[in-house]
Amino acid sequence: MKLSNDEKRAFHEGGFIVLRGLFSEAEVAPVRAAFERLYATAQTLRATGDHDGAFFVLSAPPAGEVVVQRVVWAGGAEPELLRLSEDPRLVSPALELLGTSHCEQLLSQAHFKMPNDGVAFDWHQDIQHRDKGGDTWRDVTGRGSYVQSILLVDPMTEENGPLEFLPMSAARLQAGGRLGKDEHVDASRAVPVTGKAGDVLLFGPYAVHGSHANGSSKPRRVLINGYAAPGANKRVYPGRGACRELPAGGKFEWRAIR
Ligand SMILES: O=C(O)CCC(=O)C(=O)O
Repeated sequence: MKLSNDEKRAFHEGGFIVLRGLFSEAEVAPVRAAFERLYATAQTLRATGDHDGAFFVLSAPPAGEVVVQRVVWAGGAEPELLRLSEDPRLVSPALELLGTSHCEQLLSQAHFKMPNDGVAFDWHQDIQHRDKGGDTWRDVTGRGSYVQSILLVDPMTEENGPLEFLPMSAARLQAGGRLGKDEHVDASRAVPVTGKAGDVLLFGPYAVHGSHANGSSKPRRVLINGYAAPGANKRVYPGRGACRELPAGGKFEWRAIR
């Protein structure tokens, strides 16, 4: 599959795009089952740490269920998730947007946001998580060198803490415009992204985004796969098999040209 020129323009100039219905319900169902196993495992762990190839970030309330903030490199514990992140429907658009023939998969991350668990994400840009200073990150493509993909595992609605994006100028998105430490963010201009399970959201490292807590009665789970241009990342990420090169084993014929 190839992105249209409009989609590429929307990504580079608007900050994000949504590919509707990329995965069918039959394909999302095993992902959801993997999330359910991870959630059940988290309830037995009760504290943040490595487990079975993944890294669980948890907060344990005095009573009730353990809150799962995120499971880093979730595919380490659930290989089904890693298989999905190799799918050409994800890797091909990521390469096209990166403008490279290969990439390094940095993230395979499970976000849960269960009803009223309070998990929320402040306004941020993903560059804050990729570039930790001291030569940990280099924008080798000059266009961000990173594509984050978000697969909706459940419907994302106005009520369940959808991802929201703040409009930014195309110049700033493309020229590495980082949020200043005390920069004012006008949340009234935020654009929520809603969609069905199987939809995929793609955005770059300078898109400003966040999400509120889930105040609905249903989970809002997403699987995050993050793809970096080769040579951009110098950090070691946690998890069994993290930071792998894709496509693996030369399965891919198609090469992206910027
Ligand atoms: O799951 C969410 O709502 C937040 C996701 C996010 O902030 C990210 O992918 O960088």
